[in-house]
Amino acid sequence: MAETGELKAFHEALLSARKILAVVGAGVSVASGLQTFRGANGLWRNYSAIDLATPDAFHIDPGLVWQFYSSRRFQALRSKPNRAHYALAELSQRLGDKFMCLTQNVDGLHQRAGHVGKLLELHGSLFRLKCTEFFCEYVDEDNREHPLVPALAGCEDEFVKKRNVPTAAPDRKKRRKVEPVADKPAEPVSPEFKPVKTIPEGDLPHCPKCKKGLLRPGVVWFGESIPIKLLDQADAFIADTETPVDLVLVIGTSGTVWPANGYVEQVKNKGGKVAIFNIEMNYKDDSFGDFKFQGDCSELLPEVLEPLIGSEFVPRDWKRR
Ligand code: BV8
Repeated sequence: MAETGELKAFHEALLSARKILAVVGAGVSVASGLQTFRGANGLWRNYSAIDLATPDAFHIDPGLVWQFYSSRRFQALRSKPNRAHYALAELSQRLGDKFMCLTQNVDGLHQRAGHVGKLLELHGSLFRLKCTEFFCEYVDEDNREHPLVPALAGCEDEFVKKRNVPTAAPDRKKRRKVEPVADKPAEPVSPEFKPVKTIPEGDLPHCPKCKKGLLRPGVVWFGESIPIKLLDQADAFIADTETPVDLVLVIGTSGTVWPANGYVEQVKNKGGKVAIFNIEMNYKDDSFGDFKFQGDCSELLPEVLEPLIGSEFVPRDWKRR
């Protein structure tokens, strides 16, 4: 990337920052083949993702919401981290406690890229399962089985056609781990909207502990509170006036969801600099960011973070990792 005045100024801010915060959104995982929430194809079948990511939707039609999440679990499992995830992971390894990443994503790709230290999944994880029975505290922190139950087989190919990979019919008896079937996710094609199945509640995932409760995805839905311990960790990182957050990286997010989006404002209001990385400059108004880098963050991040993560970090051929 050509050394422009803006890039030079950004590098000065990057190298002098006492602490750095990253607020990450769905745009980071686009290069891994995953959908954004509000982009052109922010739809799942004929439904808006926002409408499905609510407790009401789950209460009204748990089968529909489970098909939405089962499809996203499958897509995330068959996807791989991209260079944006690896660049942030490298930053986490080099900066340690001086760096915190608040991700709104639930796809688990940061962890698979080797991200360490202060990584907060504000909106939970597709691979966490929770019992909905009031008195049951069952949580499965990392379940990567697909399909979770036979009734959820068959919804996975909604957006992506497998690139001439033999597709074994889901073995209804044996649950299988989903292996990445391609070294690069096939290009998303315009989905044919298969009719959504009607799944009787009894055929949906149920709690293996209390044997009664319906399981739900361990994500934070709209109208649900972010876990207090995560909010406390984020607040403590930003409120620490001894070592203030001098720079916030706003990466692949539309900034429309609270409270994630509020942390960017907090850093700015405390005098920190704001660097925006987005394929479109659609974050707030034009005057909001101190540095703006337009493009695919999987291309931008390894390059603009090079003074801190080095150049040898970005292997030309990612298969080697
Ligand atoms: C809470 C998990 C309180 C589920 C998600 C009115 C005004 C303001 C706020 C509110 C309001 N009404 C209600 C609220 C609060 C509400 C909210 O913010 N609503 C929004 C819709 C207005 N927030 C909440 O409800 C939160 N909880 O406030 O609790 C409370 C307190 C006590 C007790 C009870 C309640 C909970 C919010 C969490 C919702 N769950 N996800 C799931 O994933 O299924 S949020 C969901 O949106 C995803 O996590 C997603 O990540 C997130 C944010 O969206 P983005 O990541 O920004 O994605 P988006 O598609 O919007 O944008 C993608 C961006 O990437 C674009 O800018 C695009 O240009 C860019 N891009 C695309 N490709 C690339 C790229 N950039 C770079 N490179 C590329 N290649």
